[in-house]
Amino acid sequence: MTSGFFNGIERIQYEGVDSQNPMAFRHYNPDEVILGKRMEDHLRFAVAWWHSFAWEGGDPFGGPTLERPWHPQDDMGRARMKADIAFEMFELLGQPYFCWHDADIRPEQGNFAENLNALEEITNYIGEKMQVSGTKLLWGTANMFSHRRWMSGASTNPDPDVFAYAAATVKSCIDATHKLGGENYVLWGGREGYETLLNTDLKTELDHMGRFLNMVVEYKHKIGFKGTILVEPKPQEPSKHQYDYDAATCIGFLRKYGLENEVKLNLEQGHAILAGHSFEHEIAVAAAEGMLGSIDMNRNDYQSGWDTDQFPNNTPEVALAYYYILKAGGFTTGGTNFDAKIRRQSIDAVDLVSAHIGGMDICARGLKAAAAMIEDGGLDAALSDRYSGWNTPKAASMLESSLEQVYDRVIDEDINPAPKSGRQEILENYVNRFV
Ligand code: XLS
Ligand code: NI
Ligand code: NI
Repeated sequence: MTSGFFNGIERIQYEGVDSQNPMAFRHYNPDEVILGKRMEDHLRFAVAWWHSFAWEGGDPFGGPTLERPWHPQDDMGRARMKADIAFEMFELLGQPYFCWHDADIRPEQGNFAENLNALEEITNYIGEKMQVSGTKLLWGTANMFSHRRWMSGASTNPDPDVFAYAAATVKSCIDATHKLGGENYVLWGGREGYETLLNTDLKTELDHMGRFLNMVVEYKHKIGFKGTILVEPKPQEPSKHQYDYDAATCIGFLRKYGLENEVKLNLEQGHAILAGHSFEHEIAVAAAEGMLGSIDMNRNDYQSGWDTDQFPNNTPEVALAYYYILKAGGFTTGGTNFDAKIRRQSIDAVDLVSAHIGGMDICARGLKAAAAMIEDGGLDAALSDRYSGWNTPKAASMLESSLEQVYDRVIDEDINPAPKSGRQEILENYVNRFV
């Protein structure tokens, strides 16, 4: 017996590029083998519980627009109904994974002990649904930014009681993630940052955040949680200055606090853009350090400059993201989470399903383009050509020598480099052949 919420929508099927059916996949074909691996196993799609089922459609100028049968989200009965409908949608879409914050799946009860009870009850319920449906948990996380208790941060809060509440909250969420067989645990530093330096001891806050993350890692090992701990960079919003600004900042932070072998990054397309980077830049930076974990595949509106969390719809961008993910060896425990929400005028169930169809299709299309570029080898060939000068023993040995030795070489051999073209337009034209 289904709820009827998705009435009239049948299980979404792959129909191929010629299909005119808006309720079908044209590119996402889970069993299609790409570079020796099933498409589903490459992409590892996940639905974000918060945007798809907890968000009510409010914006800074107006209240809820999405009227759902599980609103208001203040009791356990409606929390269970929300879970029932979430799993109906996972099944309609063939979504292999989902993600949650504690606050998305259980109602806020006002104190820790009651929140914990509610979390245990709802995760037991979700666990049973996972058994039946086979849908898996990509990651769990704690919402330590919405409730007013977090307004001055969680682990970076000047009040030690908030630090304590945050530690207890994360422990409960790792326990729940572990119980549900989650493959990662994410910490996005919601309000780990500041509004003004005038009231902020920046060094103390960073030290507390570093210790907090070490406590998380110690606990993970203590309980035998095999998933990956991920932090998610974002430069601003909600805080004016977020400590986890971008991939490079996070990597420096993780190294400083001795976590470089323990923690990886969950990179979000929209956050990359807010930081003044491209998504593929963030992916390449993380991959270069062996810290690429997972992705949140949602874009921003390019004019508004907010984290608008829209479903992806740009093949060239998505293709380059997957190109660098594939070059880094693909996902291990990570996956593609749609940290994306429909627009507040998209009030029908069909809008929610269609948004995911489109997101999954664009990612599949991007993945196929990325794989085709890898198979063709054009970008690799251009790169090895550009760096080929370093293949000579003379050039390689320079890295083993001293500054004066290199100086002598320039004098002795009268080295006078001739500039070579970077071939950017030719390479951009090349990429356009695939996307
Ligand atoms: C907010 C973040 C958030 C994290 C999970 O901008 O993207 O949704 O992914 O806390
Ligand atoms: Ni995110
Ligand atoms: Ni975000």
